[in-house]
Amino acid sequence: TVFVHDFNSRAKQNKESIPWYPQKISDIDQFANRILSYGAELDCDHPGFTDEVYRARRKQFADIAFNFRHGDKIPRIEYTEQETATWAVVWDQLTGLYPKHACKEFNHIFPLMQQNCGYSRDNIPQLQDVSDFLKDCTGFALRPVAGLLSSRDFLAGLAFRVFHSTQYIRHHSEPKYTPEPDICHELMGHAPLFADSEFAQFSQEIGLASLGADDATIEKLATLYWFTIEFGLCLQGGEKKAYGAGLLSSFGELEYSVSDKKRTSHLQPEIGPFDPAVTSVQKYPITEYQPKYFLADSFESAKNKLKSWAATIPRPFHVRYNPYTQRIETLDKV
Ligand code: HBI
Ligand code: FE
Repeated sequence: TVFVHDFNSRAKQNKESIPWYPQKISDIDQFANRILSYGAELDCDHPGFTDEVYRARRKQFADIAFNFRHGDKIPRIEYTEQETATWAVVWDQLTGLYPKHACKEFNHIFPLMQQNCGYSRDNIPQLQDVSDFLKDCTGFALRPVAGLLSSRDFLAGLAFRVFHSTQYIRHHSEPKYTPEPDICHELMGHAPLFADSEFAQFSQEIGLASLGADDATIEKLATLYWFTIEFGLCLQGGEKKAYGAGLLSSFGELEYSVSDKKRTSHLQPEIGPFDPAVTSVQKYPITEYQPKYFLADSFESAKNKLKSWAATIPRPFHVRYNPYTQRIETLDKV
């Protein structure tokens, strides 16, 4: 079998029926600014809506992301005392729960982030330092983003082991709440596990499966992303542990998701086995605790299940990533 980077024939096909997708890592520059909501524009129910200082600060972050190009160093931020204090509130809450409720891979890596890339209660880590550390572990890199990307664009980044990350922090008036991803969610929730080899591979598989896929498949992959990378649980030593970033960055939902006893404030969540065919079509709410979670046996098993399922996706070509050239290579199916 010969894999070729057949730029011309693929480009031609793209024009006809296959949605555009990035073929080399710098192609991400073409969509990184195609955001659904502009990071500096806040909804009227956002905690920072009437705070002019916060809005100006958000504009600074949005501009950094807009001007970023592949290969650039991510600009360093001097976070204010107020911002760092918000980080500390989140840090104190979450780090108290990790030993009991986070998966073992996360608990292995978290102290390494403290030793290697500036994680501490009194310091918001710099995206470039975190990115350098991840690169060293698994080849993952962070890229600053100004707002929400479409599922298609966001997932395409993962195919290149690129994770789009916000750089701003939530509004100080409500340190326990954010209506959108912020640096607490990205760095406490997402970043640590991208240093784990199996988790990195799993994440990249979702990204590769998305390239050139039809809209229905993208929706399924976004759902799989939701129930794994965002809200995944796994079974370790007979206990449910969290690996999803939405759980690892949410004090309330982290406890709720792994709870066994009935709680007064919430019903107990339903738990099902991670099975891509089932999980990919599960409906979910985005503004409340999840009523249902999916339990994986391990990242390796989740990756293998995902790969088998992805092989059934209707797509007229195979894709693979060449890490030496940082390009996607395709092979037409016969
Ligand atoms: N865009 N910037 C950004 N950050 C996300 O976490 C994100 C996104 N777009 C879509 C998305 N997440 C997911 O909900 C899935 O649709 C992939
Ligand atoms: Fe997230």
